[in-house]
Amino acid sequence: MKALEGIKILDFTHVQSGPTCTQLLAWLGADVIKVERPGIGDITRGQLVDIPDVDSLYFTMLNSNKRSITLDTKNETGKEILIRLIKSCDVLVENFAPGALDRMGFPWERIQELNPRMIYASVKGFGPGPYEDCKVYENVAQCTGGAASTTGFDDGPPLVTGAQIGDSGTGLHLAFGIVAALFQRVTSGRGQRVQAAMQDGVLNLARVKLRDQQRLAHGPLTEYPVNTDVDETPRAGNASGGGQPGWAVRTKGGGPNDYIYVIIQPPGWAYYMELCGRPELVDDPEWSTPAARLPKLDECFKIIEEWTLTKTKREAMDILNARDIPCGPILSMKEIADEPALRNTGTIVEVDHPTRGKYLTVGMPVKLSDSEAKVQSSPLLGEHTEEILLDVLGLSKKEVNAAWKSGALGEPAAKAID
Ligand code: CAO
Repeated sequence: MKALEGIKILDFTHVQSGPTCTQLLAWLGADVIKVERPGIGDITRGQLVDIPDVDSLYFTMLNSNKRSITLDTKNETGKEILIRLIKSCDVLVENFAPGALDRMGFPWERIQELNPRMIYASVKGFGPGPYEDCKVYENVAQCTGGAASTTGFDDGPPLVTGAQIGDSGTGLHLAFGIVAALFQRVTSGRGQRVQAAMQDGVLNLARVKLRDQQRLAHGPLTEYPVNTDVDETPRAGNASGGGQPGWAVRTKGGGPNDYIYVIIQPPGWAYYMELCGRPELVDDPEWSTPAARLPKLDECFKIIEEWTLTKTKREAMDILNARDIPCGPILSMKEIADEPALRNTGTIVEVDHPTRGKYLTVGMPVKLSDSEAKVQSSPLLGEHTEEILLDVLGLSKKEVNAAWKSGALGEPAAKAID
């Protein structure tokens, strides 16, 4: 028995933010029914294609464990089928451009009327306000949610990060809202509207930078090794910006990822200085306390880097970890793909796809002891259309054939089943 077994999700998501959410719910055991436009499907099936005529990794890595039905929801028979799906499912998740579901004829009020227990969950770029009607992609959210202005070096431009905090981050927030709404429904008996704006999701993840913005009113942020005599939270390179200073220092090898991120907790200073051959700095009042070191963090990390340059990043990590010093090598995606520990825990999984063959994906990042997430292949476009109509909606074969004839399920318009 899985955590969300028995829960049916009507999945109207596409691209990344929504699919991240419904994939997580599928791994938790929900039956995720992905509704796709006949003949086209989720646009990402055909984006960033690496193998001709095969669903892209973009799609396969975000849609595992789901079922796919093709349905034209603007066709009259398609609308009737959609109504039956709404009545049969527990959650509807969508991340269309603002107003798209309303234009289809299914505003929240109608959905509630059709199924008062329905949880209707949406991702949009912005919440109510001047930008609520805007279409939004990942980097727009990173820029408007405060992440880009605080990422990068202080003498360079704002930067976006490779972690998809706008898309996948908001999908994660939405999944959390859906699970809470499902829990509340147990006692209330009612569904509810769950909305996650990408700007809000990014800001939630960048909240420490809003903390710093307010601290600026009381003086410079001394833990950042950049000029903080400014009135906006600055970009501070690789500085941790937290209570414990940190920096990415170079290691042996000289490659683009031969770096280790090191943190100087107060008890670690003495060990660092022994390793670096500078024992005289352990008790020197100019260096021995966190407050004394703050104005010269650059110099502290330069001293540490002289030592790390004599070790590979893995050697440095082993030596520092043996003394409980928090640190971490900068790992490339190539290294992560080969990391045995991540394979062992199911965080990196090899999946077999019917037309692609084997590929790697990221599995469930949260481990539940009683609800194991087994990653299965993503569905082919419309792979489960008939199965869903017959088993979930209880349509007769005659009704399914009529639906094919109407064009609601796509081409061939007159496909018949026995
Ligand atoms: N049958 C018939 N029509 C369908 C359908 C189906 N099964 N599925 C989708 N459609 C229609 C929609 O109704 C919509 O039509 P209208 O414009 O006539 O209302 C149309 O397909 C396309 O929807 P869209 O506007 O959402 O798609 P887009 O490619 O133009 O925009 C995106 C994409 C992501 C910018 C936009 O959906 C958006 O802003 N979403 C909210 C924010 C979000 O999630 N962004 C993250 C995306 S991941 O980087």
